[in-house]
Amino acid sequence: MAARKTTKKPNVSAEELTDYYREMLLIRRFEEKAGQLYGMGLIGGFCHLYIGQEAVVVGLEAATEEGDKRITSYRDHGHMLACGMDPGGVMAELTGRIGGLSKGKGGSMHMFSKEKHFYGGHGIVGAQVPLGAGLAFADKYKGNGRVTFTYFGDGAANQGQVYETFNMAALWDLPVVFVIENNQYAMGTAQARSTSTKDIYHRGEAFGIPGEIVNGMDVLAVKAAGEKAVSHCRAGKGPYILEIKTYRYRGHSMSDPAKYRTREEVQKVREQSDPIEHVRELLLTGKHATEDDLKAIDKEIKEIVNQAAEFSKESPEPSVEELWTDIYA
Ligand SMILES: Cc1ncc(C[n+]2csc(CCOP(=O)(O)OP(=O)(O)O)c2C)c(N)n1
Ligand SMILES: [Mg+2]
Repeated sequence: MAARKTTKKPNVSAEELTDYYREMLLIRRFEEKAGQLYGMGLIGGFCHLYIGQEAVVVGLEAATEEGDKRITSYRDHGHMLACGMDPGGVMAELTGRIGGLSKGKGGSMHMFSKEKHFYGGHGIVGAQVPLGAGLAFADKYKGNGRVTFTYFGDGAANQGQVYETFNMAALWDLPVVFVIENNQYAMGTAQARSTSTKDIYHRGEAFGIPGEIVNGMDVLAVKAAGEKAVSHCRAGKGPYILEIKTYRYRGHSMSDPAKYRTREEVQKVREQSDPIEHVRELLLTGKHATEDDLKAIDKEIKEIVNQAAEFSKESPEPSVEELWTDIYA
């Protein structure tokens, strides 16, 4: 991925930039806290952190309009926070409590929000891709002008169902943005070991779907690409592919010691391309904010995350009767 010094001088307001800083920081601090709670034994099952990838979802959310939909994989906490779902409700779901968004019965990979048009949270690699096309099909049928953002990983991009979906989405001109979050790894397998080509964005060509590469460590570049993709879809021209080059700092999940790469590799990305540091620098060098302003935001975010963590510990576990609710929609 490109280092942050390659960014062009941005044409963006202080307010907008500050919002991106705040939103990305919320995801980062939330995920760090989730990692701590996992270490304390308060979170059971799988827990896949999004640290390092924050600019992808924050940039794309900035390109959405009310009513647009989103669907993603198990690495989903960032997507939920970015579309405005309650941090306390997400954290309490991780700890399996009744105050969680799925009443403590779903956990990290299984949360949904009708209100925020968030359709999960899917543990089967690639399964959300045809589901995302289905959501877009419904919107096309209703003619409501909505677009669905369907996120999946570089590993998922090698799945057969992705190409069956590309075919149908192109055939029916579905309003869907396929977002490949290329974080360079699928569990312990580096992209170069699993994927025949260096880039994936052009894999829609055979179906007539345009695509492009985006620097996923630059929230402004992501937003600009998202706007282009979404206007293509809204104009009725069918699907669009964004391959967003990003990087995950942590292991695949909390149980992965990440021995397949060096500490130096991770450190280099953190030092040269961190997406939050990038916006921090833009704010400071553009004189949009002072160190004190940013400290105040850091404090505010820490407070939100601490409150979410407290709630996730205090909320009771679901009662046995809960086993019989929410079985059928
Ligand atoms: C159908 C299926 N095959 C295998 C797995 C095991 N698995 C879970 S995540 C994963 C890697 C996916 O990598 P990628 O799509 O790049 O997403 P990332 O984890 O990097 O976000 C695999 C193989 C699974 N959950 N589902
Ligand atoms: Mg990956």
